[in-house]
Amino acid sequence: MTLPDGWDSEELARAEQLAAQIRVGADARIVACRAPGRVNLIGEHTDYSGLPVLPVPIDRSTIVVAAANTTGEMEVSNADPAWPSRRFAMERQIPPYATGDWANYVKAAIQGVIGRFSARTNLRGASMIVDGRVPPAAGLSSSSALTVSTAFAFMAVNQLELDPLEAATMVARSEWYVGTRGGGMDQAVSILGRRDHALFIEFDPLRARAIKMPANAALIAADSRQVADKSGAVRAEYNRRVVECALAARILGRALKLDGVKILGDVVRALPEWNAADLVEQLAASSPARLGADLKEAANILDVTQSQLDAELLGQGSIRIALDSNRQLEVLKRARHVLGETERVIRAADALEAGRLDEMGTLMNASHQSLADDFECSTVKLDTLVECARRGGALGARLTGAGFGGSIVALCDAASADSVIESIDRGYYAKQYPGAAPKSWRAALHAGAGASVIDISANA
Ligand code: NG1
Repeated sequence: MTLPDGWDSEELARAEQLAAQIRVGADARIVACRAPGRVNLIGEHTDYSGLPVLPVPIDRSTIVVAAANTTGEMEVSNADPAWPSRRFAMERQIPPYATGDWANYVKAAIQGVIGRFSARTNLRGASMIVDGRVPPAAGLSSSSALTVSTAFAFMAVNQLELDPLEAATMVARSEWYVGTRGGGMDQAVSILGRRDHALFIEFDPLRARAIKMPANAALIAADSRQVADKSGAVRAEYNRRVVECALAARILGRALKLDGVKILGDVVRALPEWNAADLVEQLAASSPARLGADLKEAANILDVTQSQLDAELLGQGSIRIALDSNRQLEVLKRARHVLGETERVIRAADALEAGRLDEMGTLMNASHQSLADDFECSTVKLDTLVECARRGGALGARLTGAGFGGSIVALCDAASADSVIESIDRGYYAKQYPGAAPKSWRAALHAGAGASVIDISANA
């Protein structure tokens, strides 16, 4: 059998080992899906505003091996015994486990597929084993690697097919189940990514352009080891920023007399000649920089009722966003980051394509500064790591992913990769974790292939 790109002999061996442990249903068919994590080169906190991003799928993946079972339920176990086995019924509305439970990502994916194929009443339950090799809570999108691989394995068991762009949109929306109002970057790059390429992704409608990574470029990811716990405080911070950006968009839309604006991407798409500085100036003239978390002041500016704005921005039921009412919402700073970052992403895609790594690095540095100052999602540890990478010769370095902990990504000339790593080891890990071996905490990463499914039984 010819294997799809991404399945090297090591990954195939992993899948076959898991397949040997799975309880096979009547048709004896076993499938395996691998889906990669990612590093984001630039375009941070822009995706949920419908604005572009430039991530790279990495050569660390999650594999899900699955077979139809006869119980009609989902039976899920994890190769890592730290994550307990789970069993749940397949329903249109699957009740979640406690916040933070790993299997909520599995439930998210299954509920998403069931909802998308609601006309199919005879979906089969599946036994699944998950083997995740994307470091968790490190900003490398282990969560989406799990959600994507689960959704694809479940679809394969039930012989369901989707166009990749539609699948990416579906899985992104499904992941809201865990309570984070993410954009679609992680799922899109995991599904649409290509070996040796970064992916320039645009939204509404979702589309992606692969950009070859220049041969002399090296990417280094380093984990701060500060856990960005997306099921607790970090989730609240993340969702708060989703609301702040949406408020900025609505205020700008009203000031500029644009209809139906919900996110900053709507503003940008309505104005072909837009630029960040003018839009930020317009916003500053139309609203105080900060607004109350009860949304009263915002509702006045927008001339809508407070309850209508509340329902539209915060949502309902289990995925309702809870805002800390003691803190004001930062509208101006957040918009300044997102709009400036969008200009940087567009320039970065051109720079990368033309191999102008110096320019790419400068844009990455500016991105980090903006995330630290205006988006307020960096930390002292991330700032220190970024500094160490630059001191070691990186052309650019920035936090990657949601921030508040997690990893940085550094871009350098391949010849400088060792010196960047050495500088990070000496300046960060040796001080934070004296005596420890930091080998598994930082690495030069390569752009790996996007997600794919194989039929293990056919391979055996
Ligand atoms: P992390 O938390 O690093 O996987 C999150 C979101 C992305 C994007 C980035 C910030 C999810 C699944 N992912 O990434 O969509 O908004 O933050 O750019 O919520």
